[in-house]
Amino acid sequence: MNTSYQEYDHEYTFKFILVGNSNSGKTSLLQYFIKQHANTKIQQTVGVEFSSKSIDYKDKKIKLQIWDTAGQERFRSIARAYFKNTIGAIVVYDVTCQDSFHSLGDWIKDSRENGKSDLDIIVVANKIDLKDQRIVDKDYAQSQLLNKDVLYIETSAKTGENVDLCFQTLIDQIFTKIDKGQIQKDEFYPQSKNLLTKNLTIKINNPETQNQKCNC
Ligand SMILES: Nc1nc2c(ncn2[C@@H]2O[C@H](COP(=O)(O)OP(=O)(O)O)[C@@H](O)[C@H]2O)c(=O)[nH]1
Ligand SMILES: [Mg+2]
Repeated sequence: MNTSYQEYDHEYTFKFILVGNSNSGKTSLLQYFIKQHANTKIQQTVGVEFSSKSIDYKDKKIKLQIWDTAGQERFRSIARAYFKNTIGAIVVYDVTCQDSFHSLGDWIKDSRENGKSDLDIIVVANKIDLKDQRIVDKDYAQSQLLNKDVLYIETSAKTGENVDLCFQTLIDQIFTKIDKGQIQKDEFYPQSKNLLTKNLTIKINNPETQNQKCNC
């Protein structure tokens, strides 16, 4: 997947959202994807942060609009508002934190209820570099997700393993549906011009949200 930073007219604009419990690595994954290196000084997300990245993918010019949300329980209702027109949800859990895995069902439900009806979901098992601390193994995770109609990938936002592949897999899935006529190509055109065309991040903070981390 080539990345491009110059401005151009995009053929497609896809809106993705990152959800999952706090501390699972959502912001780290996004930062790695945008900057192509790990950021060791990630600040806890408060509210919602918007990032945009232009990519060339299989001869197609795509703009990804990616909304990164805070995982705190009390923030959830605000996060729901940002699902509008979302075609891809990246639902992240931390393989060293059982709680984050148990919350997946709720995040998947939120995504289905609030995103587009044809929204695709990829579940991301993050922090696989922490082999000794891993609690949720791959076979168990995949067996629990069997009937949920979701994609699954294992990543490390520290080493970068499978980070690009995560976004690529979701994009592939969307194009498969476009090719089959299951979703209309036109849906992804209209908002492509006059919007943010360079990589950038905007923070939409909610000062009322409190910091809250996984208790594992
Ligand atoms: N070892 C390791 N640490 C990670 C990974 N992803 C995130 N972290 C760390 O986990 C903490 C929470 O990450 P963050 O991206 O803020 O999680 P978020 O709350 O889901 O956005 C930070 O200290 C990150 O450096 C990973 O893949 N491996
Ligand atoms: Mg975050």
